[in-house]
Amino acid sequence: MIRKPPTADIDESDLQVSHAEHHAAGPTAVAVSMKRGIEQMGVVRTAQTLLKLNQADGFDCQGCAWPDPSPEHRHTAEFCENGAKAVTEEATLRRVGPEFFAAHPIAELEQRTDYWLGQQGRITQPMVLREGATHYEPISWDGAFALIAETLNGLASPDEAVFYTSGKTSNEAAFVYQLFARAYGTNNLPDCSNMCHESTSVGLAEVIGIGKASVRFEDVHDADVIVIAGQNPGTNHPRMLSALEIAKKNGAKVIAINPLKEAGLVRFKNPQNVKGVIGNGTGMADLHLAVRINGDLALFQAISSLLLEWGEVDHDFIAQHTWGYDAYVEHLRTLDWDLVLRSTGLTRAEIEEAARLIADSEKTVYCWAMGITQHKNGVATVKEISNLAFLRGDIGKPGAGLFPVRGHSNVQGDRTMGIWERPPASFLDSLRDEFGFEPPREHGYDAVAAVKAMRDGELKFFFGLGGNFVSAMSDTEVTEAAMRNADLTVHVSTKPNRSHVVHGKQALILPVLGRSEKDLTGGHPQRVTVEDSLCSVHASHGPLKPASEHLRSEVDIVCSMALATIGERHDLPWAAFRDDYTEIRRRIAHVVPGCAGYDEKVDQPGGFVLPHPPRDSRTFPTDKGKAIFTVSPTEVLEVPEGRLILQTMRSHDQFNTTIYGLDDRYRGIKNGRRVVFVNPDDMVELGLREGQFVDIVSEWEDGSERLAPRFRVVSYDTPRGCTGAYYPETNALVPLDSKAEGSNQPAFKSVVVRLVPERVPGDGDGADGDDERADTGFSGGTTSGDDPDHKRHVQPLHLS
Ligand SMILES: Nc1nc2c(c(=O)[nH]1)N[C@H]1C(S)=C(S)[C@@H](COP(=O)(O)OP(=O)(O)OC[C@H]3O[C@@H](n4cnc5c(=O)[nH]c(N)nc54)[C@H](O)[C@@H]3O)O[C@H]1N2
Ligand SMILES: Nc1nc2c(c(=O)[nH]1)N[C@H]1C(S)=C(S)[C@@H](COP(=O)(O)OP(=O)(O)OC[C@H]3O[C@@H](n4cnc5c(=O)[nH]c(N)nc54)[C@H](O)[C@@H]3O)O[C@H]1N2
Ligand code: SF4
Ligand SMILES: [Mo]
Repeated sequence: MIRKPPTADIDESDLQVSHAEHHAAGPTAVAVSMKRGIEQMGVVRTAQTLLKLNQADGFDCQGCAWPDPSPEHRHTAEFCENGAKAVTEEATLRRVGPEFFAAHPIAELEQRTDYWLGQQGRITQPMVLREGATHYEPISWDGAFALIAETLNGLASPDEAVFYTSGKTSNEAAFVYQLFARAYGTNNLPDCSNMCHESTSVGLAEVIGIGKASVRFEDVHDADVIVIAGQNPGTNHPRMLSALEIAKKNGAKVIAINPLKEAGLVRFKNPQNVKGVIGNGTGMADLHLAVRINGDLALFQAISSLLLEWGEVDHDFIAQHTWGYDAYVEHLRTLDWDLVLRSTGLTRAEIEEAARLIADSEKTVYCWAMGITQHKNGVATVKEISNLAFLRGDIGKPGAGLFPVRGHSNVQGDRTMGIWERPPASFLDSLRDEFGFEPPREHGYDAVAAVKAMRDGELKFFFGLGGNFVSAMSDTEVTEAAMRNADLTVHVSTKPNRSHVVHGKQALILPVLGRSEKDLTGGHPQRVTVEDSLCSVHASHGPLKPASEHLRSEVDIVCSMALATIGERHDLPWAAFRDDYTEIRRRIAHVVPGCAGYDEKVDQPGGFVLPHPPRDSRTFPTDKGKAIFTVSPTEVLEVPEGRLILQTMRSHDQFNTTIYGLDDRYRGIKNGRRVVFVNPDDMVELGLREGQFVDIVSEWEDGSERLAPRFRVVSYDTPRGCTGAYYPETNALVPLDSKAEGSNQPAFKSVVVRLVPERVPGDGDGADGDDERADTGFSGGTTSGDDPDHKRHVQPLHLS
């Protein structure tokens, strides 16, 4: 029985589809930022907030983990459209107080989308849902901590509790949180990284000895070639375009590897300069390889095999710093080009062009994100990108390196601070030495394993420090059922989301200060610290008055929970940590590698950069003490006749499961999210019409099927056989067991699906045009852009 997902509160009847844009940013981006800000915050607060964003004396953007330029190179407005949206979402004047929860029974809220829930505003008071109750009701903070303590202390084993983290949590909160989990007795610390760059962390740790980017900020400016694979910077890391603009000015070439010609990869109009505002902006990709979904492993092998054939390799680096070269060469010499061409959907000439650009480059930076990691072969592909970098000696020298571009603003810092279900023994030894207790050694549950354990009744307590686990995870129905199985679910949140309304037998919502807000915990101003994608750590101080007087900081909540639950056990100084975060930083300095003098160093303007042996000295702390070449089989993701490979991705108007609005401007979508992008030739072959309603049905190895209903078909420039739709609406389609080998990361970007014309109740099969809704619009369209070459542009679809 398929449970119907909530859809009713988003009106998509005025969906408009126009041409995809060929540039990102420009004046429209500024206008959109300001409009959204003023709507929700008013003029004064908008100005007050945005001018503090990403400034040395201000707060770190709660959007993505893109690094900041050094303080002397920052602009007055050092943020992008999506950073402004992220701030607006948090600094909104809308409020969700006890009266909201009294007015809306849980049975109604359960039918709401994340969009509707999030738009209601900031949560102002702790709320509890008692067993069997119909509504959330207010609870005191002490009452909430007592309920948590009672539940945790009543479990048969600490391993029946799980402590999830999303990637906004500050380093201070993350450090005390992992300390609490381990002092309580478990390593069950899954995080959003398990769904995000886990394939990177696993792959890089194996081959270079550390799971982080090996470049410094300036290296991007100095590169000869920048490869951008499986990443959509125009939407998800917009200020990356400013860095690319500088690189291009310095003569860099950009190779984009992406099934879609994302606007930000085509052209950038920098709103900070005249050329960007009134001119044509800067062209981005010199070469765009529209790779077939999942073809990257084969593509990187093919590029490397050409470089080998041409003798364009760095023999000195290979001889001095690498291990496993011969086996790797052997594999590439016998590379099956037929497989390569099928897997990538590219021509040999295109691949040769990419290889030529890299051969001519002295220094190349390789960037990637979710288009690489969220596949069954995600780890293998990360290692294949690394192989290429080793071949070229592109690591540990200026202007070159491996650059996984992280998602959440502090996801990397949280891991550095010990949020990890598989902590290294050395980290646990340091904790023991510093705090005098023996932490648990057995590895904990990651995100996928946590869902299984909750489903199977092995986990009874779920705590989410931020995030929206129910919507972010794969296999929505399974995840929802698992959540409902818990005795108590607790969420530390700024705004309502589906994880609050799909809950355990009892549930708590604990409202928290956001990063834009003044933190006066302990009676004096506190600052927190974060780490960006390039290992740079710096302080953040929020300027705004908190959304409610009842809010507490994450550090406060974690320390108070610890006091209530384990009190004096192990003699840990929770109250001192809570009163002055400097005490936490002092302990971070002792426990976390590379953090000596932490509190002093984060006060330097711009903070400090953590050590990274491969980047700093070409030292590789791997098993072999060298950079390790690895061999992975070349493969093709085959799909049966009539099926497509679906990638689930972000629109330009969301931050993960937080939906800001219904427009994906760069891809030409307005007023809707339930769209599925299909190649026009595939549409013909599959008998699909523009604008037709379809259900997306995924097919899994074990014969099971999953369904996401009612998407509209939109023709789009995507490779044959490849399709795309937005997350989280499509998460229901991703089987829990579909995940990356080695990292257990859900394979959100390679889902085998078929598009089934929607069945209308009381109707035939709905496929043959007698479906009234399937017949609407998309013909004889008008052009909505100024580009006469784009005839796809259609009139609004009106469904009535
Ligand atoms: N505004 C905004 N910013 C964000 C976020 C957000 O939701 N909104 N999320 C943050 C987070 S947590 C993260 S992890 C990052 C995510 O940043 P991205 O990784 O850029 O996010 P996705 O939208 O998942 O897009 C992945 C890109 O990979 C491409 N792709 C899909 N499959 C393949 C493939 O098989 N091969 C290749 N080469 N490309 C492929 C898609 O076409 C798309 O351009 O962004 C962060 N920043
Ligand atoms: N199908 C599909 N699924 C995916 C992905 C995909 O590409 N496709 N991407 C995956 C990736 S890369 C990631 S990172 C995950 C994201 O997974 P999560 O990090 O779990 O999800 P978010 O949507 O970022 O979390 C949003 C919630 O965080 C809370 N929040 C916001 N700000 C704060 C704050 O300052 N403090 C606290 N405590 N809470 C706050 C709000 O209540 C908000 O509702 O999703 C994954 N899921
Ligand atoms: S690029 Fe990322 S960190 Fe920078 S302002 Fe935009 S969203 Fe914020
Ligand atoms: Mo992410």
